Amino acid sequence: MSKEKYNQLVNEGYCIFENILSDALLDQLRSVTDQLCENMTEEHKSYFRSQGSAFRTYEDPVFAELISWQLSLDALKSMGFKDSTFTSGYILSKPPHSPPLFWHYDWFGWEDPSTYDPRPQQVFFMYYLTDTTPHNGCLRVIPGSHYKHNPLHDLIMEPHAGEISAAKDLNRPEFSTRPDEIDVPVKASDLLIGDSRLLHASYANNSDERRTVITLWFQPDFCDLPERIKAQLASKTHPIPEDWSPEVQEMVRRLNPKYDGNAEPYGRVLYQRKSG
Ligand SMILES: O=C(O)CCC(=O)C(=O)O
Repeated sequence: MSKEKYNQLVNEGYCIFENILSDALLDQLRSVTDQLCENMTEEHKSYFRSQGSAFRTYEDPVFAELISWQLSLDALKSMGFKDSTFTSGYILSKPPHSPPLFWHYDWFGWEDPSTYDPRPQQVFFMYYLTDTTPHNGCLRVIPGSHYKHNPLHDLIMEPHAGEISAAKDLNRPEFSTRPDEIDVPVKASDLLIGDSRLLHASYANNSDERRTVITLWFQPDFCDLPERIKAQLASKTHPIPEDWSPEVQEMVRRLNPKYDGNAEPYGRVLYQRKSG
């Protein structure tokens, strides 16, 4: 078992598995995402100026291969997780010389008491398609902020609100430098796993090259989640494109969470400081 990685994920909120993707898959992903970004509308560009783009990962069947990539699923298993499911994914591609990504978390079940356990309910898999550094927009995180209150929680507005996505005011706290932040540079073939509650952001891309990341959302132990969270996650699962071949659809469908209970899904509940 990867005890060290598990401990880092639980205590700091993230960990890295090196050398996970093949060169062939990386090349295919670069070519599909570059093409997608070339055809981006002006409206999409300006709405998602801070992210760069926000396409779903159902734009091409190559993403089924990425979602079901065995070495990555094995990485979760190696940390002791036994029942991993997949709900959704996005392509965030920063063009050359573009602004930073705002500080945010990606968890919306804060009403549930289990939300304050250090163990993750949901994790991101981030695959950067280029090596990253502070110069071209690597990730920044605040270790431990996935379950401990941080002063930044009191300063940020609703994550992904239009105003911050469009990066209209870079003086907002969502774009600030934090005293407890750290850089998380990676290599293009690495798998970066992080807790969806973790406060994270990325640097501006000051390079002359596009910097693309594909973010996939997994629930490492879906079977152990509280009923209302199961219902919430199952209901937000992105539908698989019907024009994909049945075999390719199945590669993803077998990973989607199944929930047939009667619990009411939580709505979109923002961060609230733990009471008591
Ligand atoms: O663009 C990045 O580096 C990070 C992407 C991100 O924060 C996300 O997908 O939630």
